[in-house]
Amino acid sequence: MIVEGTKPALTFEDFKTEVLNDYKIAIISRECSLLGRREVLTGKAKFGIFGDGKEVPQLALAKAFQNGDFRSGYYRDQTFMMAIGELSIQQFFAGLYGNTDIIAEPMSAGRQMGGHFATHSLDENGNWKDLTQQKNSSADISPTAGQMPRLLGLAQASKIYRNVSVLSKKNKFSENGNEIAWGTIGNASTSEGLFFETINAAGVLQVPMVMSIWDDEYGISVHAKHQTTKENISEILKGFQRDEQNKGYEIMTVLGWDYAALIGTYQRAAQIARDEHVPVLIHVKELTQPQGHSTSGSHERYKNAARLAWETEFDCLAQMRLWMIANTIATPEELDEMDTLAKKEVLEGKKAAWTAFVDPVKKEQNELVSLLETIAATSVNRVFIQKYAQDLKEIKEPIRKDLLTSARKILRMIIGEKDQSLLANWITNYINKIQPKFSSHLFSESNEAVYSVKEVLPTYDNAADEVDARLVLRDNFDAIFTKYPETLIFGEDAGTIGDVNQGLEGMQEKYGDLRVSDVGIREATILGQGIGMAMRGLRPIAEIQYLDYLLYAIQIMSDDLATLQYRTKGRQKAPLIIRTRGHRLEGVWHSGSPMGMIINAVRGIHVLVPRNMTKAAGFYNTLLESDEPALVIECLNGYRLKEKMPLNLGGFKTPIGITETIRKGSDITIVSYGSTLRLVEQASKELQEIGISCEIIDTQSLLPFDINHDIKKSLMETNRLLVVDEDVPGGASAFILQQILDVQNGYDYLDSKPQTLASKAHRPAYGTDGDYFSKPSAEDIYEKVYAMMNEVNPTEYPSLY
Ligand SMILES: Cc1ncc(C[n+]2csc(CCOP(=O)(O)OP(=O)(O)O)c2C)c(N)n1
Ligand SMILES: [Mg+2]
Repeated sequence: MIVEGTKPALTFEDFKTEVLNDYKIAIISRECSLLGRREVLTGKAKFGIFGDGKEVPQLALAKAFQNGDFRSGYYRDQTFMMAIGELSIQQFFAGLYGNTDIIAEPMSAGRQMGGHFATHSLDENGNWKDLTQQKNSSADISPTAGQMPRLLGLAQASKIYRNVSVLSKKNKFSENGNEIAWGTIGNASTSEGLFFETINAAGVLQVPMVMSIWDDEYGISVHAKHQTTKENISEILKGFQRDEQNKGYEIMTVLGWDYAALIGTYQRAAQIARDEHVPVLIHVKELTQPQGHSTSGSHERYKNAARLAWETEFDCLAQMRLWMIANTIATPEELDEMDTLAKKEVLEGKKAAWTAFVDPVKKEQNELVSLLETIAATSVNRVFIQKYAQDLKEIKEPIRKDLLTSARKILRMIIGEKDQSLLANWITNYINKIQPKFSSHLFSESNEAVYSVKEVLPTYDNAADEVDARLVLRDNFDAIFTKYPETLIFGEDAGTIGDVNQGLEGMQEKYGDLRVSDVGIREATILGQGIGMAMRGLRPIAEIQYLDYLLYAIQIMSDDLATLQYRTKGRQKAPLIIRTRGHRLEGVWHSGSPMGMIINAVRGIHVLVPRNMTKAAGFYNTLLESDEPALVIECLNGYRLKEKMPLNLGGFKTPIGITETIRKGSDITIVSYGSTLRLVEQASKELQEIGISCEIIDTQSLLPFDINHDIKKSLMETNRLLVVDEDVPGGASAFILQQILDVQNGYDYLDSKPQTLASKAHRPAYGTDGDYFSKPSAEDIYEKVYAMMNEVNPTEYPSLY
């Protein structure tokens, strides 16, 4: 247990106490799993996925886990969470029931199913806590291996804190980079690309990551022979093992039921990772799953009798028990006694969790029932209402849906009666009170939310010449790296050559290769590096070389980054900036603009589409003053266009969610963004020559969209709307139209059918003609507007075709 040199030697009594304490945690965890399954089967909870069969290795992990360390794992880790003191019995059951109170259910306030663990990095106001004084778990997600990219970033943060000299060596996130990021994953999930991508990247980066694989030979019903070459993940990863010549991994294997060996293994792993910043992989073999995968099935369907018998014998708790008896740590009777007490304790915790879950709703139920009874007394529909009230009253364990369903149905029966507004108010107030429990914190609700950052215009020396626009970006990044020591940027070709368009030219020489770095071609883990580092107080800018390749990262953006604030009800954040470039250039994979797909996948991340590099630089400056994640898409064909160099580099700020009217006009409002705006401007000039006056609005942000409803204000003057973008038909243009019609009620002011002009449905073809025949051209825009005006005034604007 006790590794020499790490702790003073313990007496046998101390040792015994420690082991017994471990055993107690493990049996409590097991009992939670057993009782948890029953809660689902009897209908009190909806779904259960538990940590039974994986308890003992997690005790060993927890012993090696120190304050400041981070976990990035998956749904089997309840024993670990209990062992580090971050999950009580009552909290375990609160999660199972879906208690929406963040104190009762600190993992996600009921937003995630049980088994998805998290600790709080932020206080109730969204401010960072001192993460070095607590044990940390990044919030789990369900997609298997989705925890891997972020794990890389959590580990890399230690490397940055230890080695970047401008950062203080002791802060809220790190003490000299001594923290380990601990990953856990199931054996079957190592089949995912994200696993291999992360393993390779961590070997390259040499970061303090300890990766545990809980191997129970199955992924639900699918055996290892379908999952892993040679059915052995550590065997096939042997090439990653470091040696005298080459850096790499330390790879260890250990049996999951061997308590003593596990503890030794984890202590050794921790020492290597913490001291040397070398990644370690621990393959924990021979684990079991006594109750099968989840509450949705039974493992008897796919495990044969021999396997089931083996699982009973090698259940890690049974083996730990035998070991304790053999080593005279406890007698069978003492252990039986402990088992009985654990059962009792779990039952009590479960009961308390249930009471805490249902009591508030029961109070609300009583209040509503008495209101309904009052309403019934004077209603013509009294018989029906009384029946509803009675049915509601009889529900012993009500949920909020029961209350609202009854109230909303009754409201329809009392239209025009004296109590209509009483019930309507009750419903409105109740929804206003309850809805945030399910819908708050999609974005930051702290003082640093993007809306708190005010616009600062760029200032200019009037005599200054215009320069290539990429220089505006570069000099602004220079100012950023000087102003904010915690910023760093990384991407393919971002380091030595200063990105493919030279927006970072010279930055690596000036700020070093840890802050301005080249990375491998692996977009998902570039994103993950960013997420993990942002969760530990750094301000990473993750660069995706081209917008078309964001697809490799979109899953992680969507599942992990976009949901982080939401799934922790504001208790974790990752203010990551994602920088990319796109829209128009050449060919199928260098001129895509799949904005509809992106904005629909990443609600929870701001999506910003600056039309030039000064606007883009201003967005970076704004984002660094805020605590929210965002994607900034620079115009790929804009780097060599001329822009004036601002004087207040690093200081001017483009506001988020605010449009800019770049041309005033009176006949029609054209809404667009990004590269297409230049074509809209050209077409508008030509239209002006025949007397058609176009107002052009640059949305600047797609998410959030026009928070001041400027477009509606414009429609009040022009009464006509055309949305132009270069996504597929029904892509981002459909979103823009929905916002203008649904959210802004823009249809009130329209005299013509609102229209969209988008690209062809196929990918954009190569070459100038390919672009012309794939994406909206200035002529397309001209003719679309002209046709709309022809409909209004055919005499003045006779048909073109
Ligand atoms: C991307 C993705 N695909 C499928 C699933 C459904 N699923 C949940 S767990 C699981 C099996 C995982 O097995 P393993 O990694 O061995 O972990 P274990 O449950 O055995 O501990 C599957 C297929 C999922 N959650 N995510
Ligand atoms: Mg498995």
